[in-house]
Amino acid sequence: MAKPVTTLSEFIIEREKDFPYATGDLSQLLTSIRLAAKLVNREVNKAGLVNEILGETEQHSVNVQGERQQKLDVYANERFINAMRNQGAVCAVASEENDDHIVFNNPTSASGKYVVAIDPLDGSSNIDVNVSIGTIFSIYRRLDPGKVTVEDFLQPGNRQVAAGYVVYGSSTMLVYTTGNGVNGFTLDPSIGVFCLSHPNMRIPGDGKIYSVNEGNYFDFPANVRDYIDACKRRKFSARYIGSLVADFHRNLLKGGIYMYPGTTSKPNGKLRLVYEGNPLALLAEQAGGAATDGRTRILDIKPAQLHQRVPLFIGSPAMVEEVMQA
Ligand code: AHM
Ligand code: MG
Repeated sequence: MAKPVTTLSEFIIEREKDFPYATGDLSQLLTSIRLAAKLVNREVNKAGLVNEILGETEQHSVNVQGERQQKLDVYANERFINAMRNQGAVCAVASEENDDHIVFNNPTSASGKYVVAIDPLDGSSNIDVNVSIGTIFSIYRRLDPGKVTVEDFLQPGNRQVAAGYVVYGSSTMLVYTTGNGVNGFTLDPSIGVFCLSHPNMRIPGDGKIYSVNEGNYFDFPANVRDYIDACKRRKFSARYIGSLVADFHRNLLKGGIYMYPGTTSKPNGKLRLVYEGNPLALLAEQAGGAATDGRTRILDIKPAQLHQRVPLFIGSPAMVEEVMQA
């Protein structure tokens, strides 16, 4: 007999029972993220068709259904924001695509308990070349029921209620945590349902994969160069997709370290603390891994700005520890 499948919606409801005082708002929020992920997945999968075959690359072109064609990252941004705007649990969203956070003033959502920071489509340089990309999200409880400010988004990562990502890869997966372990769900495209495929994910304590843009090698701090040299001497595998979510996901499954250090010209590196570093750091730690900026645990950094950058070393704990000691 075939093994029974647990769907993401069943799993969310099941887990809600673990919190006796839960109101269902977080479940509702995760459900809206799940829905937006499916819509984005559909568009990502036909990206080549739309751009190359249908010739709809112009910002203002109209597709066969009469919809305006948009760049995929703008599309993803709108899908995720709209999914949350009208369902009541979220009062505000901050996105890599928007300079400021967006407050929902509609009656359904104005009193929402949560704020969500999101990178709607990460790995943008890979969008047009059919290489894996992702969505990253981070959920906080709002600080004051009376008002929403940017401070809601500037809470340290250790205050996250939940975090996760979607990787649009050879298959599409949604991986998330509510602070009680990490679980991964693979989209079955034939029925359009995310199914639990990776229960209780644990990152190997040590690994043999290092992921870093070595083109920047000569601009890295000496200790990072030393660590990269040590990886080479040990004949570790260099694997760098250039999509943070995809690189992180592989290392989570196989063991490894992803690094985006500061460089001489960009001392804080490239990645953003609020919607890239923090959510992945929570997932890493929940899976038994580690994440630092080279000195400080990522989750303990108090963000000063919404789009603040942070050097990132994340993955198997032994590897993260070693690069910090180098
Ligand atoms: P993005 O949010 O503009 O897509 O930038 C983030 C991406 C990460 O996914 C990836 O790991 C990194 O930038 C790659 O940067 P680089 O091309 O400098 O190696
Ligand atoms: Mg990004």
